[in-house]
Amino acid sequence: SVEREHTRTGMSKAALKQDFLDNLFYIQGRFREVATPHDLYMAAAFTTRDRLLKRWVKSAQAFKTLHARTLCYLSAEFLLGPHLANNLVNLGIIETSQEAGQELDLDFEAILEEEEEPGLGNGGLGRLAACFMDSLSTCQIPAIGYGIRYEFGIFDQAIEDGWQVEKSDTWLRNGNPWEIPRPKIRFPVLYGGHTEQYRDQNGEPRMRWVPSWVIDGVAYDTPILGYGVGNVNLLRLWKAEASESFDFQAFNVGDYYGAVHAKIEAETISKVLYPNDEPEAGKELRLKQQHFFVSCSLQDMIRLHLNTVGPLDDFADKFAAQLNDTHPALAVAELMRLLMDDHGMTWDRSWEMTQRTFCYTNHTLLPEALETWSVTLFERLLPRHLEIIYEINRRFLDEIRMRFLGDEDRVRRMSLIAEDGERRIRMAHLAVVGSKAVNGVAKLHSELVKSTLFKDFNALWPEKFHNVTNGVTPRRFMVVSNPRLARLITECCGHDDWIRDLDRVRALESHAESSDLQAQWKAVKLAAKRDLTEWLKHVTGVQLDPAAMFDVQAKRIHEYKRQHLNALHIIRCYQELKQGLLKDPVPRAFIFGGKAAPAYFLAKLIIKLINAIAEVVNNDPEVNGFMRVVFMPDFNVKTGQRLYPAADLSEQISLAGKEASGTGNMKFSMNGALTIGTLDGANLEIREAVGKENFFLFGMTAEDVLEKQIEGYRPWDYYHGDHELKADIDLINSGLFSHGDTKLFRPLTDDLINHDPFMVLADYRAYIECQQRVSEAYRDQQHWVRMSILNVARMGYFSSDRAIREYAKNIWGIAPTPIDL
Ligand code: 26Q
Repeated sequence: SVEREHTRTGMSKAALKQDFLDNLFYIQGRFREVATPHDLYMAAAFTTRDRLLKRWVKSAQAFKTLHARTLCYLSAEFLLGPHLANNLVNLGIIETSQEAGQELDLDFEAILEEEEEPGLGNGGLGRLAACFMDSLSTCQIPAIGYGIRYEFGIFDQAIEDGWQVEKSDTWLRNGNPWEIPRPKIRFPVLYGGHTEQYRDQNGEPRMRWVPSWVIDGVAYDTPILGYGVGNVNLLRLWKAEASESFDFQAFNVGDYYGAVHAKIEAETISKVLYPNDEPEAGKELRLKQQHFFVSCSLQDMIRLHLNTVGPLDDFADKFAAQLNDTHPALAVAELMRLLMDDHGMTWDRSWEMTQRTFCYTNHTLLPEALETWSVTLFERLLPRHLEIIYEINRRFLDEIRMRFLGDEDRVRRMSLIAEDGERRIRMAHLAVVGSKAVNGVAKLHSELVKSTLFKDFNALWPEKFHNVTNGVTPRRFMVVSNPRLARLITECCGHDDWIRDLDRVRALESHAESSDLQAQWKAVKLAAKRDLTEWLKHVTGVQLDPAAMFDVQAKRIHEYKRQHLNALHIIRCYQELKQGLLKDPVPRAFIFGGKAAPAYFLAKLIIKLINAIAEVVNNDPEVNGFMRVVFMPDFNVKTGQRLYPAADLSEQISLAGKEASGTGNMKFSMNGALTIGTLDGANLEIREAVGKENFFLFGMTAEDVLEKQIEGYRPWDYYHGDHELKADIDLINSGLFSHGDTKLFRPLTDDLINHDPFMVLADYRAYIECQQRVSEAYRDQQHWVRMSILNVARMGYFSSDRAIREYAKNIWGIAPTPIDL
């Protein structure tokens, strides 16, 4: 009936209340008095979903009839974070929902807190994919995100006795109201076996892949709504299942146990996210995962194309496919295979279409993080792909030989196959050769991509290389996570259009001197710090002082990110307080968050060190009025949202040239934290944007680093040349932080003194001096607040909407398709 329709889609408080109670009853089978917090969350989620679905169907219909050019974002990771609050913001009903909740006597915050986040990513790269999904919808670009529906996302981190302990993530345990299973959207994925040549009806020679194993990928769809628009895009994640037709051959001959076992084997493929942010040698399952989601996604795209547009010839006009790093780079070979072997196209036409379809984003220069796969493993798992890659390589290298006569060294460097030692496939080279555009993720990074990693490719195809500096979504990282600040900005600007057009926060600039705004700004920050303080006390037992400077470093734990440099500064502060050298110290709370890859020993030891320092500092009454240290467990999207609003100082201290972009740097600055940072990744551009005088810069440049490496870096000289540095490292080895154990941290300190691959010691002195400038600046609260306002006012460029508009215009050639509300 009409009444029913209204209840399920209406935006009024009355409609929301009615739908909530209906969903509580008809979906959860509960009524108000006996509902658990989880029942209430589910009812709220379904009430929100009801309102997404109408927009979703409308979008799908419009895209289909218009044959809209569509962007496919291929990513092994989507670190989405909780959906509920974000969807309410994008629907424009968060405040109405809060009021509706109040009238039903519900604890709105508790309902939001009940949601388990889909942590289907490790860190920056996965979160970038999620920000891009939000911006694609908001910018009204028709898009599909393709990835894996991991049953277990990134592990939950617990801290036990100061050490990281991994607990398995069970995000699906209580059901997922945001996804819709599509059991009929299912594709076979082939593995193993061998290839054969045969002749088709026309007598043409063709290749056939006879696999030894086939599984199915089944689609699970999550709607992604844009902010203030009717556009809903699709996030389609694949779950692996046994293929009836294949595995039940075993069942037919009576091997019931074997058939059921095959089911388990198949489901392993989408079982768990690899928790490393760099490749580990020989991880066969990882290669299986990559092929799995790439193959399903490309088959799906071809099916969609044949259902709507028709002949495959204009596939590349209908779709652009962005490769999020090399994790989906197999797509280059897989699309070739599908076009030639399944759809009868010639090599030349297939190759032309493939090269026109793909674009590739590089996220790292670190050699150890570049993906390669052993030819032997490849041959065993994907024999047809290996043939295709060999053929791509043969043709490509002939081109190089013709362009650069007699330059066999160049041929060796550019080959898709590394021939030194065990032969390996260079996935980055496959991605570059198979794509029409390649981009880095910040200006400096894109320059280094051209001048170092892909130097030879840039000489060959200079027009292929682009920069698109990363961005983050202001919906989640300002409006959802920091509603007080959002309200203040809206009030000060006189509109909330900044939420869709972040450049408009620049209007704050002219009020930066206003003592009225400054007072409110301070109050907003203090309130966020109080919230965080209360929560940290609850989860860690550590009591912070909201009046202290909140100095925060939150990101994956990695040597190149140099959390241990931060730790050395904390030790310096501790020693100076103990020695009574500081007359009037500026109180600080040092806050850390971040996960270490489970097998990354030094990263885990850094976590232990931070917790060990925390234990000493926080229990020393001589200093703990001036400093506290806390390691916040389980840094993820949800806990991150508590952190960004409360930070005064953002630590972005990677060795120059190592952090491709960073995106946490943007989240902090957008929430009014000032940055202490090196000239690395997007820090450079942030500093340019907010003004050099509003950014604490220290350390070597990427050029300095290269020079120092060439002349020979000797950390030992720094250790012996700076008595404070020596005293800080020696204090670690004294056993003070380890109940007398002088050996515990030796792997870390020995590495620093003897190798120090990320030049912590070379940047130590500059960092300490810069931190002193930070403390002095913090004393002048009026000036600090002014800098904080200017940081926010000038961050418009770092919205992921801007990044998506650049991709759409310069790389994909896709125009918006607005869906009316
Ligand atoms: C690869 C093969 C096998 C197993 C794991 C992996 C793997 C998984 C994740 C390799 C790398 C990652 C993640 C990389 C990442 O997050 N990079 C970050 O990307 C951000 C978004 O562009 C940048 O801001 C960061 O600077 C960059 O470190």
